[in-house]
Amino acid sequence: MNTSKSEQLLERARLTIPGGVNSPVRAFKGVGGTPRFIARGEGSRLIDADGNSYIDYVCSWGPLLLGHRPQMVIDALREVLETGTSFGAPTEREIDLAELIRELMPSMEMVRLVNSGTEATMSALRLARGFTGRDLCVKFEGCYHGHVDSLLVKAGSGVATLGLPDAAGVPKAFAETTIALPFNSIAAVEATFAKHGDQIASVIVEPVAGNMGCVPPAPGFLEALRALCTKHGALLTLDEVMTGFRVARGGAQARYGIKPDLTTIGKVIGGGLPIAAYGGRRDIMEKIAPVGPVYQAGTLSGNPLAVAAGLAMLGHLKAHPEVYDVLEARSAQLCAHVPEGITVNRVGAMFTMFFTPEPVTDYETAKKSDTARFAKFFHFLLEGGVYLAPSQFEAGFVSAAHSEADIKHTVDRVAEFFASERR
Ligand code: KE4
Repeated sequence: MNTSKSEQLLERARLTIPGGVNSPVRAFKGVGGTPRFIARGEGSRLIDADGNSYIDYVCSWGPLLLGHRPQMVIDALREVLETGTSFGAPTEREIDLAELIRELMPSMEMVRLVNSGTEATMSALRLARGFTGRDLCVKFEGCYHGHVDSLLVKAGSGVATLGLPDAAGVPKAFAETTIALPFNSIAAVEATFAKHGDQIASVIVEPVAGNMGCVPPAPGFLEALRALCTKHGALLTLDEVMTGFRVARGGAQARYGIKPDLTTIGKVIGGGLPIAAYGGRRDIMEKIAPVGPVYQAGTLSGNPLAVAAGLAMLGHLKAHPEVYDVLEARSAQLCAHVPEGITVNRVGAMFTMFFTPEPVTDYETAKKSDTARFAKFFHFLLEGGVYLAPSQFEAGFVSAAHSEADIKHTVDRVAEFFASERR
């Protein structure tokens, strides 16, 4: 496969951009080789600068639930471009989007739009501290909630992929406000609440972990978090930036029947445009300025282009719930044929093939995966026109644009890899 243009672009990019990328996970550090510089996306496919075409299972790390350039998003962007790109003032569309988010995710009685998942989780954490008057936050090892100072403790995603030291650049005092526990360990959470219950502002969790690879909640885990938060007056924050509108139209909270106090969302709601949100109980959200004392702001929050894309995406999902049947069917087909010795975790249209024979239920078991073998697998698929996330500790995503032929090609290529290992 010719990747000379990507190689040249990477060399040039490294002169002005750290690592040549604007987000570390894109650098292929977890798998080696040259990150592909992308020229365009169409449906389920990416086309790189050398003209190579790939079936895309990264989907911009989750946002592209309907594939690249879905017509309704393109049309919405074209229409809004005629009116302007940013006003720094309220618009009717922002109300429409807040109402639509609340309709699809009713626990979000009030919503504040921001520009990234990191902004959403950072704001939700500050709000939880402001509302409860408490300082401590509980998170889970291997979960990633964006690059918020105090949440970069035992974080997943790029931090896990690069094996970075915990929270480099984060003041010790900030990191000490965070208690990181094993994902799916109810006993660890119970013990922590027994010791610190009246100091914990919030428990933040990916209800289906995606940033250590895909790890579902153990039966009863989310329910235990809900009960413990209620008992001790802490807020349960579900970080649905990845799972929101992906694992179900109402997110993981609908799939598992959990009502959080706060939720963060992002990715899918912008269909590829930079937008995220946090929201939840009215009595909590009314602590946010300008109504309450907890400050949070953003020049481009509620940006007309991003909001128009969001309205088009969520409007389509509201009108076409059958999209989720397609996502489930394609994802099930993709993950049905994996040999002994490999553990596949999947929830809806997010999945990970772990190179370990043992069940993967938390970060410790995820880390038992053979990352060198995963890297070989990644490149074998890449050479075969299949673009997975370049890390064992990330989730893969299926979109509604992935055809049966795409899935068959991928399944065949996966089978060829394992056959090649046996030769
Ligand atoms: P952003 O700030 O990257 O928009 O969102 C942070 C975030 C928050 N919460 C969850 C559950 C997330 O998955 C993320 C971001 N996810 C990663 C992929 N694992 C984004 C990819 C990247 O860092 O480039």
